[in-house]
Amino acid sequence: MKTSLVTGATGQDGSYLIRKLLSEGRRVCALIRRASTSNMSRLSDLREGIQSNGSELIYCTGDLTDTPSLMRTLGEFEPDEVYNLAAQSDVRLSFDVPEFTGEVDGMGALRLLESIRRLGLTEKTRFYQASTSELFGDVREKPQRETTPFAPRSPYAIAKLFAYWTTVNYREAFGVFACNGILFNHESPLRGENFVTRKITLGAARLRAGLQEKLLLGNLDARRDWGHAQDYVEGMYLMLQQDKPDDYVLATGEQRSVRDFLETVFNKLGYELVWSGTGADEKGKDRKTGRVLVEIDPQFYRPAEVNYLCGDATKAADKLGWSPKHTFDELVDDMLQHDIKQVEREILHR
Ligand code: NAP
Ligand code: G4F
Repeated sequence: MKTSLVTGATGQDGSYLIRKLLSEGRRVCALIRRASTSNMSRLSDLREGIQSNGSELIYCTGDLTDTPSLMRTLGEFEPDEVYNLAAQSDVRLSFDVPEFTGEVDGMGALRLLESIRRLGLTEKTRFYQASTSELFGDVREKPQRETTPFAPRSPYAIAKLFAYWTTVNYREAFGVFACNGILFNHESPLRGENFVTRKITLGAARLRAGLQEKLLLGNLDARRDWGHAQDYVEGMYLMLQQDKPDDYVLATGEQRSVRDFLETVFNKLGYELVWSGTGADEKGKDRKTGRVLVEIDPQFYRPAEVNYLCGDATKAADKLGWSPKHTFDELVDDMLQHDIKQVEREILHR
């Protein structure tokens, strides 16, 4: 049985990837960091131990800022694969905690790769690094592909740039089967509530139920290439099953603005947004009632913004046979239906 170690196991992608790996019959070691309150909500339906198909799930404690815990875990399980998904992944927050972000997102990848080397696992352990379209930042080419130059615009992206090149370096210098997945934004009902798509679907569902007065947002004109996280973990898995290690963009090739996302969600709930004002004074009102549903709060602006991301995943399609399965409309429906039910439960438990 092959063993896969997943860091960032409690996050959105970690929880989907663990399910994928268990369905492939793997022994999965899920690295969890110590938290003062439970961080296991996305894994609450997964039982530790042997699963019905013979696969196995093991929870182990570790932290990307703590080399001994990484050495211990890698040494104990000698995994065939490491998927490094752990990160301080909030771009806005990275401006407030830049050093911590660098420690986890940049140095964390180095700690894992160097531990693999020190433990003599370079020929055994394949390594996936969760790289990001944020690397393209102030984009130098549209759409962005593997050969597009990087131009990071945040401490998050700069830390991820270090991790990207560290991954390439361990491949070239030490022969580690190490891959970068350069993933464009991917969302789901399990997306953190601090990210704009989930903030909108959950906020709109609460607003409709009378639990929230309005939605406060930042830059509505930033454009993103949004896909479904379930499709993207399939791509991560495929990268580590190839004959040779390489770096791949995963994206849908479609892009929309935050405003487009908002309008799609509100339309599905029976509202029609009309816009008035400019900049921080802009407001979105419901055409029928005149009620203000959306306002700008400058605290959600970023010191440096990434305005435009749209990916070209031709290489992943050609070499991995990967393409996204969910349409944009299916993604929004999946998130919104989930959040409508979540709000109904919230009301029941009041
Ligand atoms: P997420 O939901 O924010 O999950 C991040 C995970 O990292 C959580 O499990 C978190 O644990 C863990 N973590 C944070 N600091 C840690 C530390 N010091 N040691 C160990 N674990 C730590 O992120 P995601 O959306 O699933 O994304 C997964 C990865 O892909 C991240 O590296 C992200 O930067 C990258 N990425 C994401 C996207 C996207 O659109 N989702 C696109 C490109 C790249 P806690 O639960 O304890 O906080
Ligand atoms: O949802 P976001 O916070 O995602 P962002 O910054 O694109 O980062 C996500 O995707 C990256 C891949 O490109 C990952 F690497 C990263 O870990 C993370 O998963 O913001 C999207 C856009 C931004 O332009 C932001 O300025 O939405 C804009 N926005 C407008 N109002 C807002 C808000 N973002 C947030 N989080 N909250 C707002 O109120």
